Amino acid sequence: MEPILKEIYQNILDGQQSEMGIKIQAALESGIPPKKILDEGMIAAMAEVGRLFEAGEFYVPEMLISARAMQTGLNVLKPHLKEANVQSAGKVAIGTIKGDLHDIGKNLVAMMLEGAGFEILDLGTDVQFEKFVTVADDVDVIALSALLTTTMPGMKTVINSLQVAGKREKVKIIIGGAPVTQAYADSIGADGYASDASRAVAVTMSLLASK
Ligand code: B1M
Repeated sequence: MEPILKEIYQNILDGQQSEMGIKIQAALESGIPPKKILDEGMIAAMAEVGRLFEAGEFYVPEMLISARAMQTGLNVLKPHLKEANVQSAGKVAIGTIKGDLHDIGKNLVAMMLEGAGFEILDLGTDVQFEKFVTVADDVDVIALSALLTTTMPGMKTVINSLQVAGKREKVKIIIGGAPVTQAYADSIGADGYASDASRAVAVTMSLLASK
């Protein structure tokens, strides 16, 4: 791994928020592609944070400061992840399921979709089920993110609520997040599943092409 990527990785582990912008800028200036900075320097670091938490070496405060450093870095990287010259592709409402505060993956998906030309309605975290039903009239796609096995079943509740409100056919639904799988998406009647933000763009595009 390039030394600057190692520094970015370590910065996230150490929760060094103030250094993130400078280091990402330096990595970009040295010609490292934004996607490589994201995958190898940043997402890999968050995976290590998760491992340390599981091993009992990190606690919630450490996870939180790492997440803040990650988010600071994402904000710097955002304009560089955008694809140029893409037509407006549709409107996507995105949020994390009620009870779920993990927003880094959701923000990344929103960022990549925006970069691919989608208009984003970011509902934030801990979104009430009814909120997704309310916005269904105004968007083409509803994108649901969950990081906890305890919040994941809320995705089914959203789909059921849309059905009850007679709005299920109005929108396409894509789901994702660490515990989510294609099998789970199929079992709850979601239209699409993506394991990461890049795939979320491809899946959303294909869902709208078939709408
Ligand atoms: Co928490 N947390 N956390 N956490 N946290 C996990 C998820 C956990 C796996 C850690 C662990 O035990 N190894 C574990 C869940 C276990 C489980 O449910 N089985 C866990 C736990 C237990 C908890 C608490 C309950 C801890 C506690 O309080 N005791 C608590 C719950 C809070 C709540 O939500 N109510 C909690 C709190 C937190 C913090 C607030 C401290 C912080 C979040 C800060 C924030 O997001 N602003 C945090 C963090 C940072 C993590 C880990 C370490 C990292 C998550 C992350 O940002 N990853 C995480 C461990 C891990 O994931 N390895 C963990 C980087 C991000 C880029 O990946 O979000 O997976 P991810 O997104 C990916 C894909 O999943 C996908 O694309 C992204 C990549 O391109 N994706 C989608 C995501 N959404 C998608 C939507 C799509 C498509 C793809 O379509 C719509």
